[in-house]
Amino acid sequence: MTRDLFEDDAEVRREEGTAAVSSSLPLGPGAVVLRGRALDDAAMLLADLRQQVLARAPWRHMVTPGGFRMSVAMSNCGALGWVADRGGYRYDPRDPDSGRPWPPMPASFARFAAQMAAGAGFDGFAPDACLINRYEPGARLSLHQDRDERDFDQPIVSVSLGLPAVFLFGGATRAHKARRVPLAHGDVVVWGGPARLHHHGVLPLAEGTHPLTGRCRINLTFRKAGPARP
Ligand code: MD3
Ligand code: FE
Repeated sequence: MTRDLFEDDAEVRREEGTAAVSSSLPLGPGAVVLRGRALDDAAMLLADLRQQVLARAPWRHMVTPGGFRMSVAMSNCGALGWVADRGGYRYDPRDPDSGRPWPPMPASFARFAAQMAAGAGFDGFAPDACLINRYEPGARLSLHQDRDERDFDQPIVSVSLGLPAVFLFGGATRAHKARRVPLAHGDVVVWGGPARLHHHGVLPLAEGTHPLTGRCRINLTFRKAGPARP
């Protein structure tokens, strides 16, 4: 059996299930996977998600400008929320389904995201948007870039919870062949630098159930979407 050069012993141990360890895996300039870094906080993040966010802004399947219903269900919290509709993609201070502002970002979310960003070298990360994605088996996200934020120098922090997924990490152009990166419950990825504008996606989720989420994967993405001084 061959292993990738970057795979260190900690990761091998984790994959073999012998110890609760965490490791850092550089994916490329500006992108780092922090394996298992959310394991201790997962139950708290999921409880706050349900009570503080989903209670006020329930899951919904948005429709793309091209008229396709997204297989991923979404919600948002924070001052701004990412929205897709027939008019395009944008950040909006209001939930179009309720007409009200998105639920505030739970204190636990903001604290955790800032901690993870700082650990990857981005001090002072203060997200104003958290897009929450729910994948049920079969749901996928096709290759795209995140370009709706104002300042691409700000990183994006992602937290994977529940069922595992295969993440596709492409390049600066669509032609670049995407690399497959498995993301498991508790994995955190910080996307900054050149990686911030790379194409990426998620393969169709495999069937399964997870003790904390049931039959789905939930991904939190923390963003600084608005201007530095609103
Ligand atoms: C790489 N979400 O919400 S998270 C998205 O697993 C999104 O739900 C995926 O792509 C998910 O836009 C992937 C990891 C991620 C998020 C933002 C990125 C990777 C990124 C921005 C630039 C490069
Ligand atoms: Fe994305």
